[in-house]
Amino acid sequence: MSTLDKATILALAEHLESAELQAHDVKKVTDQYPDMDFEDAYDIQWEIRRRKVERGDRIIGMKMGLTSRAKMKQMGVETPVYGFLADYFERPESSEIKVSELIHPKVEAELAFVTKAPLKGPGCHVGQVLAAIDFVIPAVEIIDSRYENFRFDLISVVADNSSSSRFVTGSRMAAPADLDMRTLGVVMEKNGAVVEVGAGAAVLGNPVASAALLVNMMAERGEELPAGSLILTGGITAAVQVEAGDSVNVRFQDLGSVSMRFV
Ligand code: OOG
Ligand code: MG
Repeated sequence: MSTLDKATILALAEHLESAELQAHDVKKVTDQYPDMDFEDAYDIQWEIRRRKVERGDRIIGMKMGLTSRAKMKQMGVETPVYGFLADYFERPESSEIKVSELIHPKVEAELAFVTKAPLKGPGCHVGQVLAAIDFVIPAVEIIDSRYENFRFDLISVVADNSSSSRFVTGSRMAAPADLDMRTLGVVMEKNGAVVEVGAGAAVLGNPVASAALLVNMMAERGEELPAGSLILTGGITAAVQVEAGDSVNVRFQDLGSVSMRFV
């Protein structure tokens, strides 16, 4: 059930996308539209996606968010959400990330998949996801909520493309059969000090389950995930705030490390 008319969806999509592109914060959309629901929120997110595609950006994959207890607790919300990844979100490994293009970025350690077959729900299961994974790579997502003080409710964050902003992937890849993604450990260091540690099981028991949930959630809108998609499965630990001058290095068991510097 949606509550907003088409004109309002279009206006809110423009409003939130401008906040992203101009790196300024805005009030939560639910402050103005307290009755809006998930369908409205995903309508706004898909409209932002349409605007980018129309402008020539490519959609290269999807991200799941709020899939770990640590993240749910940190943000005070309990349901996983998805967002899309545009090509210009990507930054090379070991590069400098400009905080002037962002509002209040935070980093998250995530396992990522690249798929070799399309995935379509409903009823997509873990086995189908495993069969469709070409390889697993380590990733760091840089999230940047467009909302004031990085505070939001679930509906507002979905409309804001689930805080998608930047991401970096590592270059060491592995076949899913060669990893135990549940016990795979990650250690996040900021400026040389360990700030978060975790293991893959923090993400819905197994990051593969997060990808299956993504496919089934997309199916609710009749959408599928094409082959060659990048899937960020969600932060394993709580997100860590960064500012200009910080360097971040995340070590992934069996998958090398991913680092970047904020300038
Ligand atoms: C929402 C996005 C969360 C994750 O990996 O959990 C997310 C947010 O916390 O801003 O990307
Ligand atoms: Mg994330």
